[in-house]
This record gives sequence, structure tokens and C-alpha cells, in this order.
Amino acid sequence: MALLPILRYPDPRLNKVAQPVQAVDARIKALIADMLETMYEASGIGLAATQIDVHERLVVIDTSEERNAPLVLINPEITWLSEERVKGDEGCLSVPGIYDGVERATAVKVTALDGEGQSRTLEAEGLLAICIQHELDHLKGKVFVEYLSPLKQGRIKTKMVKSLRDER
Ligand code: K1U
Ligand code: ZN
Repeated sequence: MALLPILRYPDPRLNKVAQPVQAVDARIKALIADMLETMYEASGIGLAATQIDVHERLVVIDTSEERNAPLVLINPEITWLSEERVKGDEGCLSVPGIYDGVERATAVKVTALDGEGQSRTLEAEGLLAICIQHELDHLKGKVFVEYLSPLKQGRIKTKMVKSLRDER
């Protein structure tokens, strides 16, 4: 297994649209293992393949307190979003240190393949529903800060570019 580098906003590769996974084969299974290791090491609750510069429809999630309930979604599609909405603070491993409010559906239904290539449907609410919407946005090339005002986006971009420069 390996830790994978996570792209940092405003890297334009975060805006690429992911393509469907063609086969759940040994390459995809190895990628899932690496993505889970990377997500746990970064203390995240989710990670989309886009964030590690792989533009295929694959996300890993674990919103459990115990960090022992990995969820793998391959070629996920949201089939239903609740009308009820909630605005809550989100973070992103690609935008470290930034938390801000985004309005999301409180519940979703999703279809996807699991890590063995089996077809699954899932109903989610609470943090899991929010995380699924956030991760599926990554697959569409959308980062959560792009829901914020142009003024906030500009400030966040400046802060991220500065902190990347300072790290180098
Ligand atoms: O996509 C990502 O970068 C992962 C992201 C997922 C996410 C967090 C919060 C709301 C929606 C989606 C994170 O894991 S951010 C980091 C984090 O540690 C965290 C933030 C809020 C709750 C729990 C964990
Ligand atoms: Zn994110």
C-alpha cells in the first residue's frame, strides 16, 4: 500500500470531470487500498480519486467514529436528493485549514458498485449524506469552496497559493 499525494486547491486538475471505471480489476482494488490508507492518514472522512489526480469515478468514505467502516463507491450516481436542505460547515483535504458553510440535501439515495464490483443502493442521511454529495462533486470537478462568493474564493486562493509557496 502507498500514501498518495493530494492535489491542493486551486490546482486546475481538481476541475477535471472523472470518467466511469471500466472494470473493477486488480488496478482499481490496489487504488482503493491506497486511497483508504491516504484518507485515514490525513484524518479525512472521504477522498475522491480526482483529489489524487486519477480522473475515474471512485470515492472512499468513512464517517464512523471508530474509523473502521470504509465505504467504497465506484461509478456512483445520486438517484434522489431530499427536498429538505441544511447549511453546515465543510472542510476538504484539498483545501487544508478552510471550513465554510455549504447548503446540501439532508438525505440522498445512491447507486454504485462496491469494491468487489457488486451493484449496491444506499440511502444516507446526516454527515454521510453530506460527505457523499461533497465527494461526488469532486468527480464532477467541483470543489466545495466554489459554492462560496467570488470574494471568499479569491481570499482562499490567495491564502492557499501563499501557504504552498511557504512550504516550498
Ligand atoms: O473530500 C475531502 O477532501 C474529504 C473531506 C470530506 C468532508 C468533510 C466535511 C464535510 C463534507 C465532506 C474531509 O474529510 S475534510 C477534513 C475533516 O477531517 C473533517 C471535517 C468535518 C467533519 C469530519 C472530518
Ligand atoms: Zn473535498
